[in-house]
This record gives sequence, structure tokens and C-alpha cells, in this order.
Amino acid sequence: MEKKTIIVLATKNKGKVKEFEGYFKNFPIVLKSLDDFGQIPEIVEDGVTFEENAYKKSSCVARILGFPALADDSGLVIDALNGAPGVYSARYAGENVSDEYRYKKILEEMKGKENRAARFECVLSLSVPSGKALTYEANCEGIIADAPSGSNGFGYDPIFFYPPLNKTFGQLTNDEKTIVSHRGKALKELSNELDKVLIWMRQHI
Ligand code: ITT
Repeated sequence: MEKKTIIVLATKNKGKVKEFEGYFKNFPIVLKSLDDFGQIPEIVEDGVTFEENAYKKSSCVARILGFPALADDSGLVIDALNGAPGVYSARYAGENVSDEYRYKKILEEMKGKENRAARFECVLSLSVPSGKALTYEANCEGIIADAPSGSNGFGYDPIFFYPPLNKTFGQLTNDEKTIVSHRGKALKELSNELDKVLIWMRQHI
């Protein structure tokens, strides 16, 4: 029987967990979430790039828990806001506010702006307990809608309009979003070389 490899999802974001679980459902991997383990110290995301924060999350979790860990650092980059909210996407508008509050703040700031170009960026970092890591990144171009539509997904999905499908990400199913999204494309890069990745993980545990 095929031996399954354990990977811990180093994220507290339930929306990301749902997308990862959907993506990996047919792969020879057992995904664990942080909820499967006891409390771990808080990881401060003080990097200035997605890559730094992704590595910080994956390497800390892998070292603490002793399993390979997959982290995602991602965000929405808006040209007319000079790249904001960018790496601060999760905390834009403050801690402990809702996704709706956060995207409404963006809509407010985008009022009257002609250039509505934006992209979601995603960096995935897969670390083993020794700290060695593989990195994958991808982005997805879209535009900031004038008003929210759809209630699927999470975060800024209701205001991220994706022209090729003529819908916001909030109007896509999980599977539809994964085909075109920043996270889905980065996951595809990883899974395209999964055989090699699995060997690498086994050699480094
Ligand atoms: P973890 O660090 O625990 O993974 P987080 O939500 O804090 O969770 P990030 O620091 O990577 O994660 O922040 C990413 C934020 O960017 C996320 O909270 C959303 O607001 C936004 N975001 C990223 N990907 C998104 C997506 O696919 N759809 C909508 N919003 C997204």
C-alpha cells in the first residue's frame, strides 16, 4: 500500500485550510492542521516580503512540531494604493475586524480611482524540521470591483473581479477558484513536482 506523507498546514486561516484540503484530496498526503496539535507560540509575521513571512511560518511550525509544514503568505496588491494592502492584507484596518470591514475600507479608498488593477500574490513555503525549505510563488491579476459580489471564499474575494470568468472570486466555487487563483497556481507548481518533493521530504526528516 502507498505510504502517505504527513504535512502540517501552518495556517490559522480557515479559508486557506479549506482550499488546501480541496486541492490535496487526491494526493498521497495526510494533511494535519494546527488544531491537531497543542498550542504553539505565536509566530510574529514581521517580514517585509511574502517570502520572508511564508518561510517564517513554515520553518517555525516544522521545527516545533517535528513534521514538514506548508505555509502560505499571501495578499492583495493594488496599483492605485501603491501596492497596499500587500503583506499587511490580514491586518489592514486593524486586528480583530471582519473580512467585510476590511474590504469595505478598500472600496472606500478606491472610490473615484480610475486605475483599478490589482493582483493576489501567494508564496508557499514547505519546510522540514531542520529548516530547509522549498518555495513556490504565483499571482493572479484582476480588478477591484465597485461593490462586493458573492459570498464564497474568504478575505477580499467579494471585491476581486476576475475578468476572464466575468465574476468576482466571491462568486466562484472552491474548485473554480483553485484553477485560476494565486494559491491554486502555486499549489500546481508544487504538485507538478510532487514525486521529487516527497523524496526530498523523506530524505530530510
Ligand atoms: P495565516 O498567516 O495563519 O496563514 P493570515 O490570514 O494571517 O493567516 P496572511 O498573513 O498570508 O494570512 O494574510 C493573507 C491575507 O490576504 C488574508 O487574511 C486575506 O485577507 C488576503 N488574502 C490572501 N489570499 C486571499 C484569497 O485567496 N482570497 C481573498 N483574500 C485573500
